[in-house]
Amino acid sequence: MPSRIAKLLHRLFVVLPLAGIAAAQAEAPRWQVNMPVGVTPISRETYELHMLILWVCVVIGVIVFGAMTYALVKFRHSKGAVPARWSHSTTAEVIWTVIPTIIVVWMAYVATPLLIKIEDTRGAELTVKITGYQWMWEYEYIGHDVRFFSVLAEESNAARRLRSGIDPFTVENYLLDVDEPLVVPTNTKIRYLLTSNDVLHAWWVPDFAVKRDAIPGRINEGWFLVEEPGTYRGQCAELCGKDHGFMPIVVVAVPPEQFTAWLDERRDVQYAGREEQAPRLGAVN
Ligand SMILES: [Cu+2]
Repeated sequence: MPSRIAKLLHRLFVVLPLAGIAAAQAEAPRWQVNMPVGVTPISRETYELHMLILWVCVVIGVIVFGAMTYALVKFRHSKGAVPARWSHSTTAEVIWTVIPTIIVVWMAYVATPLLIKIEDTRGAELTVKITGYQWMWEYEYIGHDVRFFSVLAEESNAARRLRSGIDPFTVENYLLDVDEPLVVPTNTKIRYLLTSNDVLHAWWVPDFAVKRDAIPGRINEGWFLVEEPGTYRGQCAELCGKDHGFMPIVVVAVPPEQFTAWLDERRDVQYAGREEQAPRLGAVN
């Protein structure tokens, strides 16, 4: 009997997880456990801080659970262990108060400079106002006369419908693509002002590390600096209603010259009155 239990435990805790890890690695781009390193200086620092704190937690976990397991096994009743009579130890209490306090204060000490850096929007070269709607985003380039809505891409929108007959796996970047992405210049400090027109949303691009709430009647701010040109995807990260899962974020970073050209062109398009495809402010309110 014990050997059957051992076999079952072995399957449950060794074979299954290993098979899961192998499957996960085979599908690495789709399946990820840890946070991404990201593409901004802040995201890299966030990742390093996260890993440092994670390893500290791992060491604490091993020590605490190791001590507990050792005590449970070694001093078990069936082995004739006799419980101690004392109920109070000042020495033990001082130790288990002082050591965790030192660890927590040290964690705050190493994390604070990064938290301050995340909040420091000074010296930004471009400001974008981001407004959340049920269920889309609006981007406005402050001082550049360019604003537009960014909604779920048509292909994803068609495939997501009940009995659409479209296999979502055939749709590229399913639910992670939009009609018009937020275009930003590389190597430029970009400040964003974040608010909402209706309910709570959250603007989150994992590669930029920072996730921030869009709150009606309030303006939150943040910043990012993308070094490499590329397309970075994210999602609304605050449950905001039935289509919460259908308001993705796409940020396209291009070299500054290309960005300036795009901005001029986009402004021309806007003033040529061709923005009708995008939902208008009045219609959403
Ligand atoms: Cu939302």
